[in-house]
Amino acid sequence: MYTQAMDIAAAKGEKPGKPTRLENPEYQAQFDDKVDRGDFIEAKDWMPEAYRRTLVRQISQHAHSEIVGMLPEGNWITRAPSLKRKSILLAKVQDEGGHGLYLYAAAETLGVSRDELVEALHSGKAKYSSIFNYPTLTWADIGVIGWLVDGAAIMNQIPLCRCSYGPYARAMLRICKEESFHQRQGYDLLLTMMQGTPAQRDMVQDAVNRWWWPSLMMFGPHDAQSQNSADSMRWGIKRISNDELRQKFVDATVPQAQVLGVGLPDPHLKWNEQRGHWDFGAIDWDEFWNVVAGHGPCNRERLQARVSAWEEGAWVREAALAHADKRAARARAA
Ligand code: FAQ
Repeated sequence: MYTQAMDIAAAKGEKPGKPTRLENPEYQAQFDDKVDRGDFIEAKDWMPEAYRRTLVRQISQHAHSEIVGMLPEGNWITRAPSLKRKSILLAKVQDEGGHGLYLYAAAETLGVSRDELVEALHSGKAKYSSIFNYPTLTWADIGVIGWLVDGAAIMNQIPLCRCSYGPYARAMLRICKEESFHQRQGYDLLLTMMQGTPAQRDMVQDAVNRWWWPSLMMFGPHDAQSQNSADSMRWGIKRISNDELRQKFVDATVPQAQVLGVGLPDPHLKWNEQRGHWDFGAIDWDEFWNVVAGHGPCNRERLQARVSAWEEGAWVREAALAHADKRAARARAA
């Protein structure tokens, strides 16, 4: 496959006229024009090295989030209260695995290998979303993850369908369609529980209380603290800022909470007529950075689960490689 990594090798031989990733004002101007016109940058196109690195960082962290994100919900598959809910949850968790794979594939078009990406996750070098370091204590958490976590994910990811990098934007189209189903199944689960017993309603309220603030943190730090935003906005990777997306999420979610009949754990939540938005209280950024730094309630457990799965799956990878080698040898002999 032609990738940017192969361009580096080509660059060493400096074939005349061949685009490389080395600084080049002419290619840079063409790249800037394309981004300004809203055209996609494709894997074979020249791109600035910083753009490529930012994409690898964001896409791979997004992929890791999807894969680690299977764990909190996977924890409830065997304990789902009915066959219907079990099959829905199984399908959802499987979808998240699929999203991780599309995203790893999109990152690979930028010249990094899957092994490098996985190694970065397992060694703790690469980040994944803070949200998946919180525990799923009751069945209501499964509904709340669908409603709030997938809801926040969709809000953040719809603009990524128009991201300037073609392979990422195209992966996001399908992911967003599936996330939208995930959000609805979570809301449906909660609506059912809210029509149940007082104990079930309390369970939903307790789960909402625990997940509300971490869901708002998913959008990342305030714009003023967002070190990557300026470049990402200029390059058309990000289209809407962290704070704007967070506000859109709050505005969309408050009426949904009212229909559901649950309270949101924020005494400062108030409709602001002048702004035409819901005001909300201050986010605990110390908690956010603590979780991002690896000290959340489940960080160790999540990473350990991924590392164990990788180690225990070694024999599958070896068997698949041996099988591929055999087939290739047979094809050569034929
Ligand atoms: N957690 O400068 P910014 C899902 C880091 S998928 C951890 O603003 P940026 C599906 C950030 O990486 C959820 N770290 O960064 C699902 C940066 O550090 P770095 C994941 C965070 O990239 C549902 C530093 O802070 N979604 O939920 C977080 O411009 C249910 C400064 O931040 C995506 O990945 C955080 N929450 O904006 C699965 C979407 N926020 O890398 C299962 C794609 C920030 O320089 C079940 N990503 N940081 O070392 C994005 O849109 C962006 O990367 C942001 C962050 C908005 C997350």
